[in-house]
Amino acid sequence: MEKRPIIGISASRSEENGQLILKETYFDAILRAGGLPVALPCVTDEETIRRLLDAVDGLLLSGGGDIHPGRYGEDVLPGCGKIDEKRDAFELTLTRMAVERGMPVLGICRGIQVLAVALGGTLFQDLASQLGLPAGQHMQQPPYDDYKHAVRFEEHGLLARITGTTTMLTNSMHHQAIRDAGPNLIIEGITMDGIVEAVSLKGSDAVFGVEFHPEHLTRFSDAAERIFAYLVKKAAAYGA
Ligand SMILES: [Mn+2]
Repeated sequence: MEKRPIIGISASRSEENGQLILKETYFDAILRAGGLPVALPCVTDEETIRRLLDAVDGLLLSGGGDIHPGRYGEDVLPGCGKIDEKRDAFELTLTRMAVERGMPVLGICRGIQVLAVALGGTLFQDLASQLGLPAGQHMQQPPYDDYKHAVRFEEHGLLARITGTTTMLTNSMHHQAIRDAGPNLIIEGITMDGIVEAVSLKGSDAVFGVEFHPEHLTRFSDAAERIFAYLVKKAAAYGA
């Protein structure tokens, strides 16, 4: 068998308990796709982040809490959720450095938001209070392998090519979303209520993000499996 590419996964944290927190579904999805997943520590020293990137072939930016709105030039609104500024510092630097070196990156949920903010975009801090969307429209309760809404992918776009479809039924566990994708990202997918749920980096076929959680859908959705298979394939090529 060919070399199995190493996919570094960023994690949530519990500062109170001194713990990194990462659902095993992320590891499972990467393992099923043939990659070797490893959890990354939350560090802010640039030299250490550079060495971490040297040690992996691809990145998965995982879900979690909210990015500090100051990172995209806004004050914190009442609807904004829990913020972890150390995680913000780690992931935003990690993402910019990974993109600079051409490393494959998949952002999931918070991860697509990290991609956007790292590359000059902005977010809605709270869909319900800022857009008046019905509460729960994008926030389902478990089980997370149930479908919540469809995402329409841009025809001939990267996500359509990866998944083999232009309409994917997805779950939805977010109260924030991309507001302005910024100058560096292409909008690859939106919902019927107009929320951006997939993006890719201009001029790249290896940096992309989704607002939904494909790691919970892989047992039921070929499209979800293909998202991880694609990341692992690009990471294998990058690391070769
Ligand atoms: Mn959604």
